[in-house]
Amino acid sequence: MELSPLQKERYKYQPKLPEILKKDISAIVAVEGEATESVSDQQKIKELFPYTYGMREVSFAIGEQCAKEGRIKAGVILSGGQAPGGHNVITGLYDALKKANRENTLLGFRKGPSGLLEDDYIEFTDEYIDEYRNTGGFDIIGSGRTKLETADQFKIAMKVAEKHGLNAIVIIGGDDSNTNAAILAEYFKAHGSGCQVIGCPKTIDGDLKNDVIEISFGFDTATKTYSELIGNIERDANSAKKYWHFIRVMGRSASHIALECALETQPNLCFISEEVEQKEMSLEDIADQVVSSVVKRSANGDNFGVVIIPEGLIEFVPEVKKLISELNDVMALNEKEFNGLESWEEKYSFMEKKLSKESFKVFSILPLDIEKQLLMDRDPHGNVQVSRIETEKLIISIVERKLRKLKESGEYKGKFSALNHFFGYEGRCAFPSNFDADYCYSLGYNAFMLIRGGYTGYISVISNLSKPATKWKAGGMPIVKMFNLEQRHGEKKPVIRKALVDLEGKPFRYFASRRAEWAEKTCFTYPGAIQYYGPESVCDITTRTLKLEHS
Ligand code: FBP
Repeated sequence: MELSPLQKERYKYQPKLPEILKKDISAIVAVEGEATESVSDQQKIKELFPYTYGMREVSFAIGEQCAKEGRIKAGVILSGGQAPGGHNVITGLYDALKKANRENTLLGFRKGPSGLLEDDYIEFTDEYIDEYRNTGGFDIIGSGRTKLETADQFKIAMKVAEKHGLNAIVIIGGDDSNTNAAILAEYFKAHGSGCQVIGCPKTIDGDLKNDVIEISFGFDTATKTYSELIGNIERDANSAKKYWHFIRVMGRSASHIALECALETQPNLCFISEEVEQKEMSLEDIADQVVSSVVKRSANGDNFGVVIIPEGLIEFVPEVKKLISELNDVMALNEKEFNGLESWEEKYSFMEKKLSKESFKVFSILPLDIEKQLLMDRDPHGNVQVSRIETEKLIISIVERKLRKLKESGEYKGKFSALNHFFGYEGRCAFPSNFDADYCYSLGYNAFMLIRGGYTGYISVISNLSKPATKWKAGGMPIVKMFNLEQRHGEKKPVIRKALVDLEGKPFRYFASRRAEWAEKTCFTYPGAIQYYGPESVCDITTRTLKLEHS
């Protein structure tokens, strides 16, 4: 394989660990804290998780030297969308295993959870692992979106674990994957398997967090990558002064990515889905805000600007939310019949018959491309694949219509020329920033400490992240602590509660206090590219979100 100069240098980078994890492994002990409760629906969740409910939070400290470690064999899975740093979770886990005992082994199940079910794996070696240190991507073993959720799947997983004599399985994933990790842990315990299950918080979306998990990995690098690109576009816009750029950024539900990019780049407008839902804003209301900024800026002679749109926005606009929920039901309940329809006309009149009058009206006034995108295949969780819906184009078309009217009435004399962009996949496999390289390596290393301590149903926790890595803390949290009951496929199911943007939180409040000025004036800021080498003040900075949340 031909290596880029950066890749060669990144191989040499030694990720930073919290002080406690730098100690001799045999001298690190687990300190147990308070027993935990789930975030809500405690009684019901306690009944569903009799073996793993109420476990205690754990932190690591220096303790008495233990006897020589026994041999440990572990398996690891990457689950869901790529996030920068996934390779370092695995290298950290591998290094800790080997440091504790050279005879410990690590298996990597290929292509996500399906690798465990199909017993498709590789055994890691030093040479293999070294090729992936500090690199982006999940290509070390691949990832997948198969859900580990049925009793049949758990049975197979248990057989595979027994066949290999696995002491533990580490699942690196988002809220759904960690939900399933906790259910698997409960199943193993209930069925007498000694195989432990440990989760790791992954997702660029940043929505797997709470008072203990400060951020999921990958958010830092992905938002820095998008912010660099947005800053570059802002500078181009400010140079040419002739385009309005509409930039949609990834983030399936929560708008953390959009908000962080806005804090980094100060665009003219940024929509936050959670606010759109709370204020029950329609598509017309959203377009009106853009029009207001376009008209004001035009009066100042500025016929250019930048708007950030979270990819999940469309699902938070109440009228579209209702439409999508009806479409999901219609498509799930009539799957065979719907998939048998060939022409667009057939599909359209099928929806006319099945949707409520109100929702069909919303559907019918959408541009044809958006209508088609809304009828595309669902993901394995039955959700619309929002990354494939071009919401930015929809907003542009409504804004254009409104501006035409204003022109006709003489209220607006400017020029409006719009360009659209989507930043998603560009950020998911970037070389991890120093923060993500360090954080992920620590998460993996720490996952081994939880395995060694005999814990199961825990998520690896590295905290105090707004401080330098030497001050980071290491520990574990029972995954069930994050559970509540939510309606899924017509039933109440125990799942991790997704962390949406808190409209009372400091990051949103900071943004809200400045956005009126940004909408009218040009206040762009240009973050530039991620820096891997140079002053710490540039290379080791975390996100604005993390800084504000912990200030
Ligand atoms: P995870 O939650 O699995 O980490 O993935 C998040 C995400 O990157 C979203 O931002 C995006 O909507 C989605 O994955 C895209 O999915 P896919 O990779 O299947 O196109």
